Amino acid sequence: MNGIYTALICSFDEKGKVNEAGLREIVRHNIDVQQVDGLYVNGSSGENFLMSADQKKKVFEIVKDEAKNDVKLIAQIGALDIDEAIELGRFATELGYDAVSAVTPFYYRFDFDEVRDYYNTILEQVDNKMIIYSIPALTGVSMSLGQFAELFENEKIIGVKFTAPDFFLLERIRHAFPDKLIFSGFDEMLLSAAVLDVDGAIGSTFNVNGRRAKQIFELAQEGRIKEAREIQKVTNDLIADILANGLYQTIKEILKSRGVDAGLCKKPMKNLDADRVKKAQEIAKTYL
Ligand code: HMN
Repeated sequence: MNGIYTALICSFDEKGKVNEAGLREIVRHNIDVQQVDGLYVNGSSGENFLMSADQKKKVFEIVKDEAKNDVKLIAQIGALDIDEAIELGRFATELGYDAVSAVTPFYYRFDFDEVRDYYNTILEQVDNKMIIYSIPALTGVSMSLGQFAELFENEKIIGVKFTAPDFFLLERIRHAFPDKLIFSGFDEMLLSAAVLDVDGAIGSTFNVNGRRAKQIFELAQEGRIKEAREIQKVTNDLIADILANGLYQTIKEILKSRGVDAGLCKKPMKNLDADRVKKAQEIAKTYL
């Protein structure tokens, strides 16, 4: 399951309903144009935490139906309601998703025993492989090397999506667990993570910049660091402009400029005003 995975953006209409035709176009664009190795479905970038369970299921269905077996599919199922996480995990597994992933439970400041129990309980009832989704900046949940080791004792936990700038910890995890899959989560740090020998990356900007991400990753694996650094530089110019203009909204606007009906963001996320729409179009022209 190595490689470059897009953290899939989702297309919504003005009422916050999933725009099926648009979502299908986003899937096709990622597979056919960006040529990524896989899709990470219903992550942060898919506005997962703004959706009902029924909407999440609908997205899992549409994406699988459109992607078929063209690329690997990972279903992010993490939810504060553990029963919902289990239900989504079973649903995605039945559909044929290659693995599930769950964000660490957040908001209530769970202690580590509770976090570990969360994953083990899900995996008792979901017959699939699990990739932990660690994103401390958004969840407030940071885990130590020893705690990752305890989670990895469960053989169904095959890896981690590591979205943190802590490269000391990343190197320690890589060294301690050569057989677990590590996906880098920050697109702007892809080269640095690739040098530490991660197995792949999962990112939002790959929806529009997946080809460059693949180049960076492949060049790094071949030890061609100077060339990879040049592509990471352009990539980071692009990412800086996207972040300054509004992350998911700008990615959607860039996709629209490429003929992909990426729709709107779901409330309470706001959408871009006219000036920012124009800026997004300029970003697309400049870098893509
Ligand atoms: C997801 O769950 O949608 C993504 O995998 C999350 C991913 O790590 C992204 N993080 C967030 O959006 C918070 C990154 O791709 C990020 O958007 C990018 O590096 C720009 O900072």
